Amino acid sequence: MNNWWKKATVYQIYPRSFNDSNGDGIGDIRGITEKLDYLSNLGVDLLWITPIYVSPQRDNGYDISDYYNIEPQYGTMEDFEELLSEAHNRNIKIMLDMVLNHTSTEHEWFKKARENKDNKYRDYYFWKDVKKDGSVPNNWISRFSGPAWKLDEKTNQYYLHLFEETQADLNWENEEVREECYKILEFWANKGIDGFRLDVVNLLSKTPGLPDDPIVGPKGDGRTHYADGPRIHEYIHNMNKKVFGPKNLVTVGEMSSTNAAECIKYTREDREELSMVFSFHHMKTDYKDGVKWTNEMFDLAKLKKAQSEFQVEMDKGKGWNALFYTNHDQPRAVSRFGDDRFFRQESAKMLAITLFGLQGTTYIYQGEELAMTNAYFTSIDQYDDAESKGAYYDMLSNGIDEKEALLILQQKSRDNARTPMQWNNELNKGFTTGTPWLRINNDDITAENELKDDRSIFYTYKRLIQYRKDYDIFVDGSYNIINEDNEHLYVYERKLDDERVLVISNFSNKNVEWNLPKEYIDKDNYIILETNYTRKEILEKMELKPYESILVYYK
Ligand code: TEU
Ligand code: CA
Repeated sequence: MNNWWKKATVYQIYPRSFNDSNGDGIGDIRGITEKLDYLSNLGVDLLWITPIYVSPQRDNGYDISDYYNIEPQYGTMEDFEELLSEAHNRNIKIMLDMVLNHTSTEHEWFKKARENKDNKYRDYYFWKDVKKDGSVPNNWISRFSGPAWKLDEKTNQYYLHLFEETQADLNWENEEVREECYKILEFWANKGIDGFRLDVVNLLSKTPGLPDDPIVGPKGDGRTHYADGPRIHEYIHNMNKKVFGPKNLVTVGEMSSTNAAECIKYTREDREELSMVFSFHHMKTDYKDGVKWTNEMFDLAKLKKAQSEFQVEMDKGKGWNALFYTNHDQPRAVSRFGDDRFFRQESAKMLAITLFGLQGTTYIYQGEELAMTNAYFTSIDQYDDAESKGAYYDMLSNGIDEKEALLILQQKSRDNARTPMQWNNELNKGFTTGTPWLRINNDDITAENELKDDRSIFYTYKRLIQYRKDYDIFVDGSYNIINEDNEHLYVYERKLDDERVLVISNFSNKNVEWNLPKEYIDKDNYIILETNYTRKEILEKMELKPYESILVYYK
């Protein structure tokens, strides 16, 4: 039997930027509840809500100081309970984001750990002496720039932080830490939530002793010893046995640099770990030589290769993909893979069709259904994100000039996806009556406009969500890429017995000639489920328009 979530679509909410109910400029939980009818109209099954626990907000909630309470900026526990029951009333499930790799340095555990070397909380984190030559304990690099170690003056030892310096890594080797984490998961499961998105969950297990990374180059940042580490599958399996399984939860793990073979291990049902995983190889197709902070356009050949590999391998190994083209850490999909100036509508629909034809559970990030664009900030002061700021000053100190560095941020910054949701044509696009915490895009894209036009991107998503429920082939069909070498097109088929789905997408702003593969030429029994132009027929020879995309179902 297939699990229900294989046919489901998840909608990701970044609460800070979704909807502000009390005019303080910051989105909140009541703001989400107010928009449940909108989400129910779109037809999504599940909401993934990024962290709403108590937090100093150095990394917008991914730095948790109290796992058992709601951050006051976002509301109260009653607000959350109301959201949960109102969502359930509409048949929408809720998945909370859980960060177990690190806590904020404001967390009670860390505060106690910091007091002296002898208390039990010290071992909840990783501490190391200053090296004899005065340098940091090893060569690991923080994802937010600089060494992954911060000196604690009081005890004259370094603690490990793979992310921002106030996000101290938890020592999962310590059994009490693991028990505490299960308790946290149980607490939220007992509240009646339906699942978890597990933040950087492939990083929980580090090689004992924390040795230097032997790799030279951008990939030698320590991940050899902390990504998919020695005990990771044991840890996740235990979370499953204790919480996910008994509570029948759906889970998705974030797997930043994990390969397909490992992703299969995380998700193959009989291993009892996770329901599905996000992999990120297709998100790195605009990195120059593996480096994110570079001025580089995405490469379609690389995108096709990365996606095809995961489609084929995960199917073969009985794993399950979480499919996405953007999230709160990524630029806006239409700006990155499409053309947000001249073909915004067309290219956004093309991306939607391309993604929704694949095998896996589909994800929509807030505003993607309106084809919101990148922020195009013009000064560093407009940015809020700690990662972006760190990268900016790193670039300057590496001799990149200010103009170029700003251009790279316009392309790559996480704030591109974090500008407030654009609801209507009133003040601040309906996001807040106060001053928004991050600048709102200056364009005329709004949910109000989308809902009025039955040819809009919103309705494309709405239909795509439904097709995935109506046709089993989207879940069960095998995947095969066609004309892999075509430099403008991404074409693939799905097969299930005699049924076929053909997806033809033009990723360029040019007209492109294309010949239908032989075996499709005499197939007359088809429906064009979705297209972003007005094509009525599939022909042997077709001239595809700029960003044209067609989803055809053959029986
Ligand atoms: O992100 C994990 C991660 O690997 C990030 O480095 C992400 O890939 C990066 O921003 C892209 O360059 C997760 C969360 O999604 C992110 O928002 C948090 O900041 C991070 O973990 C730390 O908790
Ligand atoms: Ca608010």
